[in-house]
Amino acid sequence: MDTVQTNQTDARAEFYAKIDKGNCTPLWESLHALITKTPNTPCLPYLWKWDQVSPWIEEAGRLITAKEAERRVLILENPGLRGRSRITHSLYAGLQLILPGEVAPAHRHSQSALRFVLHGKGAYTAVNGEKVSMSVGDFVITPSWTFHDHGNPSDEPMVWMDGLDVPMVELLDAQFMEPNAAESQEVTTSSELNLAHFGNTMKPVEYRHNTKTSPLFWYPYDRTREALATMNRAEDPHPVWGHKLQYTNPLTGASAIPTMGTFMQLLPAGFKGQNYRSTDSTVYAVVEGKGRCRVGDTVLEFGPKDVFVCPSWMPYSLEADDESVIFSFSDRPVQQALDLWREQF
Ligand code: 1HN
Repeated sequence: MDTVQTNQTDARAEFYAKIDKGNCTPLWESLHALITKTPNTPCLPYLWKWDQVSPWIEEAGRLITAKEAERRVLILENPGLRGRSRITHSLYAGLQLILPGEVAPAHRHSQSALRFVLHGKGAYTAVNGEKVSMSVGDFVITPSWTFHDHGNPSDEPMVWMDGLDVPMVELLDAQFMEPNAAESQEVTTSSELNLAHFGNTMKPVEYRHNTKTSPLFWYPYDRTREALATMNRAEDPHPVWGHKLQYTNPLTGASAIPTMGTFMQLLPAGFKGQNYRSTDSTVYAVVEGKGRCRVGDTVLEFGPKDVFVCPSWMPYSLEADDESVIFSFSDRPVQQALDLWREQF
């Protein structure tokens, strides 16, 4: 290096050190790391095998009670995001166990939650005075800032996947949380009534809604499964996603939860999906069937109750050996609301 350049390099280093003391830093040193040509997610493709994690869930059940833990959950941490309690850059997911006779005490928080039942029958979640008894494949909503507690009056353990918008709410520094005075809230109505009110493309005539979250908070699997079976009998599958439905707020047609898009799809036996990518990193939970997801150079072999993740903008395809039914969720509605979402196939 000639002397002029050395002087300039020294002068810059000195300048950076000086402004650093006042919490300033030059953009030109980081511009291209900040604004990349395509998404540069730390999220990696990964699959959690039920056969591997279910003994750990059982062991957690022997080590701590639901009451002591408040929520007895194994967080599914993306291998590219260890230590950050998230499954994608924007989403939290975990597997929650509630044993017969247990109660997980009532609280509320700004974060919205979804429950997707993987194992068991007859545990309930109570939301805003309404109780839902859950079964495998049911999708249940806990809207932002609603009191919720869980209990298991059945005689078998129940495990569900929790999906929350924790990282998004953290990014915005908008989180609040408080316990309920009583461990279990008073339950005034049943989930059958909730389904009667909002689950038939109708609503009670006097009903007024004042949040963006769906007033329907129980989407039972048998109805979703029947709809997909009918589509499979009557229509050709889409070449990328087979037969796919999105859970909606029945009052608006928008996403059932404002921050998280939720979907269920059926892949016919032998289905070989085309390559696809989108900017919403997506979490999949398998209800029925076997197959694989080819994502980047990785092959994720999936079966019932497995959870896997496909990162933003990484091409992937889905294949089914047996007829498969797969739930998924992502931050798609947030990206769409902000004109950021892209997909390509
Ligand atoms: C939460 O409230 C539940 O209510 C589950 O079951 C998981 C993860 C982070 C923050 C709150 C629940 C959670 C959570």
